[in-house]
Amino acid sequence: MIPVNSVLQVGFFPEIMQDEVLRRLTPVMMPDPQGLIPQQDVQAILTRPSYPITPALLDQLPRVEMIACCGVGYDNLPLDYLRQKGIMASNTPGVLNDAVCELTIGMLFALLRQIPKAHEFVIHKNWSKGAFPFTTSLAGKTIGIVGMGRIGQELAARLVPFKVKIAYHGPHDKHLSYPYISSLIELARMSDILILCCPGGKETERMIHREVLEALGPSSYLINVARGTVINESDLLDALHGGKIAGAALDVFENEPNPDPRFLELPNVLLTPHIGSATQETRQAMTNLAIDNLDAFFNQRPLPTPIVF
Ligand code: 8YV
Repeated sequence: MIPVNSVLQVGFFPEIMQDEVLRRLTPVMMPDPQGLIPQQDVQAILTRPSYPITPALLDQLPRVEMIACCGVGYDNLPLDYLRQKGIMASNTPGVLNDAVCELTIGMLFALLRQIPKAHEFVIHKNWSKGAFPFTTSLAGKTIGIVGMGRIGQELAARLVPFKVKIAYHGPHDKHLSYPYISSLIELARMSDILILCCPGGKETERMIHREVLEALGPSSYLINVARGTVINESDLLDALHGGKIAGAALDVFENEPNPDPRFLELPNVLLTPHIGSATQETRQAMTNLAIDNLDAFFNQRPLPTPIVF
C-alpha cells in the first residue's frame, strides 16, 4: 500500500500509463518539473527519463527518500546528489527490451530497403513511370553495436538469424560470443551499420562525432535508439548532407520534441518520435514495475529493480 499524497508525480504520463498509476496510487501531480511544487512533504517521486530531476528541485523536497523512474535510462537523475543524500532510485529495465529491439529492427529494414520511400513511390503513382531503385540487403553485412547491455544483447540475438556478422564496443569486454572492439573508431570502420544502444549521460556524451562518422563511411548507416546526447548532431548533419555516411535512422534527438529542423530536410534519414518503448503492453508493464518499486520502498522491502550507483 502506498500512502495517499506521499508520491510526487513529476511530468506527463500518457493516458494508458496514467491509468495504471491512478489504479495503484494517488499521487500529487506536478506536470511541469520547472513548475510550482504543489506539496513539499512527499516522500517519493515518480517520473520518466524525459524529466530532469534536479538538485534544486530535490532541495525543496526534504522528505524525498526514493525516486522511481519509469524508463530504463536514468540520465535525468543527479546520481551524485542522490548518493550524497542517501536517496534511493529505481528504473524499469528488461520489460522494454522486446519493444526497443523490434523498433530497432523495423528501422533497420526501413532504412536499408527504403520502405517509407517505396510506399510514397506507389501512392504517388510513380511506379507506372519506372521501377523503384535497387536498395541493399542486410544479409552478409556487419553490424556494430555500441553498448552491449540488456537491450544490445537482445538485439544481437535477434539479428544473428538474418545472416549478419556482429561486433560490439563498450567500456569493457563482456566476453560474449561476438568480438569486442575496444576502439569505437575501429568498430565504425568495420561496420556496415552502427547501432547505438548505450546509456545517455556524461560518459557517452557526443561520442559519435566527425571522426567516427568518417570511419563509418559513405556506404554505411547509423541507427540511434539510445539518447540524442550520444551524437554530435552538427557532425551528423554534415556527414548526412555531405554523403559521408549513406543514411541514419534516429528515434532520439538532442532536442525533443523539436529536433533540429535540418534533419527534416534530408533525403537519407528515417526519423521517429522516441517510440522505442512506446507499445501499450510495454508501457503498462513499465508503469507497473515503477510502482512495484515504490510499493517496495513504502513497505520496507528490497527494491525489484534498484539503480546501483
Ligand atoms: C521511456 C526511454 O521508456 O526508457 C527509456 O529510457 O527512453 C523512454 O522512452 C519512456 O519515456 C517511458 O517512460
